[in-house]
Amino acid sequence: MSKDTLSTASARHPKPPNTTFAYGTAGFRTIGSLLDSTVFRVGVLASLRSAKLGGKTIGVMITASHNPPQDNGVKVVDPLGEMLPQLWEPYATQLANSDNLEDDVRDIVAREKIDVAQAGLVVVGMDTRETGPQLLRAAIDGIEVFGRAKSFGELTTPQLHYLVRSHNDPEFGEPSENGYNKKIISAVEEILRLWNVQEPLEITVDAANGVGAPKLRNLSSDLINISVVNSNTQDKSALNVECGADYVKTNQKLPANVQPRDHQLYSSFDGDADRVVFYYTDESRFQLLDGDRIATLLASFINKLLQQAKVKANMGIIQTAYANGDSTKYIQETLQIPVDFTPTGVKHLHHKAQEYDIGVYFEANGHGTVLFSEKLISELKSTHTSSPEEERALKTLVLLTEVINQTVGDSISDLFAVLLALRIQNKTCVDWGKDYTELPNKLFKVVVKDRFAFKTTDAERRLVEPAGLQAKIDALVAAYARGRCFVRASGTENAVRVYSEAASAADCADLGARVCELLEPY
Ligand code: 16G
Ligand code: ZN
Repeated sequence: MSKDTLSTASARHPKPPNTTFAYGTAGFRTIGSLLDSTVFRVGVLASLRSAKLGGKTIGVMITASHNPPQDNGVKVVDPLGEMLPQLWEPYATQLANSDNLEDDVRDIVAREKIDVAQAGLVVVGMDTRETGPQLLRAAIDGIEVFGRAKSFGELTTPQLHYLVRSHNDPEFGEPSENGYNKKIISAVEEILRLWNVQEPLEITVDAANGVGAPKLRNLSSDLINISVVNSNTQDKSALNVECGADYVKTNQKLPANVQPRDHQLYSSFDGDADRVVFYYTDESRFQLLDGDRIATLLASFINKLLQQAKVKANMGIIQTAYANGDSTKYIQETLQIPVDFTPTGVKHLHHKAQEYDIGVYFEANGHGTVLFSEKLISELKSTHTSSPEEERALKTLVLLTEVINQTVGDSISDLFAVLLALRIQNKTCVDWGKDYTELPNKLFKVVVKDRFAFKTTDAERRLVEPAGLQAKIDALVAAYARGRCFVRASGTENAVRVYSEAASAADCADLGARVCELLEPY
């Protein structure tokens, strides 16, 4: 069968009137029913990206993560499982808003010197949203104008990243969902055997009524015992509602359907299972263990293993402005690990983390992973010693690089990495929560006329525009003990965010509220 031309295929996916689309921090994201033409066009772009890279496999993921059920979104994944390079983001926006698609495609083809005949495979996945199946068909329609599409149906976002990488790099793993499961389970079980752990890893996970629920069920084994709550993917209106990582982190409280036993660890995924947070209760008091805690737990665990293995490696932790000031202090002063700051969004953190042998990056919201350099992995694999303790640490490190998703933050991988770090160090969740105390903090959302008027510098910690505003914030902050506050435009919503922290909860709330007042004229 001959391929449809761009104009024939595109006529099936008309652009809605009076809507502008922008490829933001996490791709396109808006009401799902508005996205058909955009997803079709992203399909076209993904096959152009494949052609540009000589036929490498590219990915398209249809998801709106932790957003409400009626939203949806789409993003493009590059061959090694990384985000679409920022240089290509304007092309995505150009195509999504184009009124003359053929001309705009021709323009991109000419500018990037693309031979469209080179377009190869694009793998596609979606989360569990109602608009997913229709958008998946739109993506396939777009991809098939120039390239080939392979749909994997429902997937977590990190599984899609894994599949893209394994299609291009067979050593990374078998290019199937089963390959993803096998890689994680066998590495987790081997680590448990190395450390002689007999009791299975156990935890209850709130899956946000999203795709993480069915995927977690594929991962049980004799040594893995996970109970899943909020697993109703049939009720499309339940996704992320009163549950999930974003709900728990933002409201600092338990999700629906978790009735905790004191001192027992629980965790929440977000709707596409790329974020995870943990928590427990202590005399019924809720204690959150967020991305900052995950970063410090994993970094100190890996450091200990490096010491046992007698391997030297340079490690860095990457945070964003949202990281609690006390976590940064603990990392620098107690763990003695350098900290870098980048703007919000995985693409920024990921690239910074690649500068280290071991780059640990987590956003406070629970999105993150640990990257091990190829050089270090081969050194770990080729080092052997006669000391059983050193050998065990070496093997554990190598296996950890397989448990932890090297392409992107992954709730499932991060869950196992955390459970292993706790079990092997004989550390309880209460010990973990006591690693450091946290400064009271609060997040505000302020709707302004034009969020793009807010321009930041210094990893979003300071405003350069509107002129004069930062000086006023500085003057307020100076009045509070350990006060810190920043204002940044959201990359996913039409609003600006205000984060405040201070030595006391009252001061933190007061500081945040006063900075919000400063925003009233805007
Ligand atoms: C996106 C980002 C997430 C970030 C969030 C911030 C990716 C894959 N996702 O969801 O990392 O925390 O945006 O949202 O990069 P905001 O700009 O609306 O505050
Ligand atoms: Zn997500």
